[in-house]
Parts: sequence; structure tokens; C-alpha cells
Amino acid sequence: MKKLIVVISVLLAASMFMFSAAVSAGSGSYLIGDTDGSGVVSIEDVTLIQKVLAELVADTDGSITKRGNVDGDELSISDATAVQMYIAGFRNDYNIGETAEEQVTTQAATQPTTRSYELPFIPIRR
Ligand SMILES: [Ca+2]
Repeated sequence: MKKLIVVISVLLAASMFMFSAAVSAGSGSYLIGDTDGSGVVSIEDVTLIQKVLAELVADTDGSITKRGNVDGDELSISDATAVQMYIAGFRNDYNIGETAEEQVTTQAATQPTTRSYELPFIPIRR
């Protein structure tokens, strides 16, 4: 009986690990133009770009700029217009509404610096 409980515990722990891995695997992508991260490109995304440009909303973590800067230069009213054109069905020059992968930048491990320190020589006076 004890063995059965141990086996069930291990299986439960393994399934929890697998579930958490699946959740984190899907968090690296977003929709181009979906500035609020709702999963849909809508007029609220345009409004959010305009609020950031008017400094009514702070883009503290940079996610609004990352998702809303559809033309790639800097977040501007041109991005808001491009998203509006996409919503209205006119044109989509910047892959708005398509899935983009999160750009993960990993820094190379820095090499340890070797510095030599020399302690000052202070003669002992007697
Ligand atoms: Ca949205």
C-alpha cells in the first residue's frame, strides 16, 4: 500500500511539472498589434498606443511598444493608423494580427576578469 501511495505521488508531481512546462512554452509569442495582450487586435489596442503617445499611460515594461510598434522604427501615430487600417480591413503592410515570437536575448557568459590587486605596503614603525 505504501508503494502505491509513493507511485501516485510521483505521478502527480510529474504531471504538475509537465503542466507548468506547457504553460511556459506558450508565453513566448504575441500577436503583432495586440498592445494590451488581450489576444485580439481591436480598437482598444489603437487607443492604448494613442494613450502611450499622449503620455497618459506609461509603458513601463516596454510590452506596449514591442507589440504596437508594427512598422519597426519607433512607436508613433503611424503605428496606430496601421492597426486601424488593419481593423477596418483596408491593408496590412506589417503582418498585424500574425503571431510573433518573443525575442529572447541571452547574454553570453562573461569571462571572469583577472585583476591583480596589490595591497599598499605600510611599514610598521616601532
Ligand atoms: Ca488587444
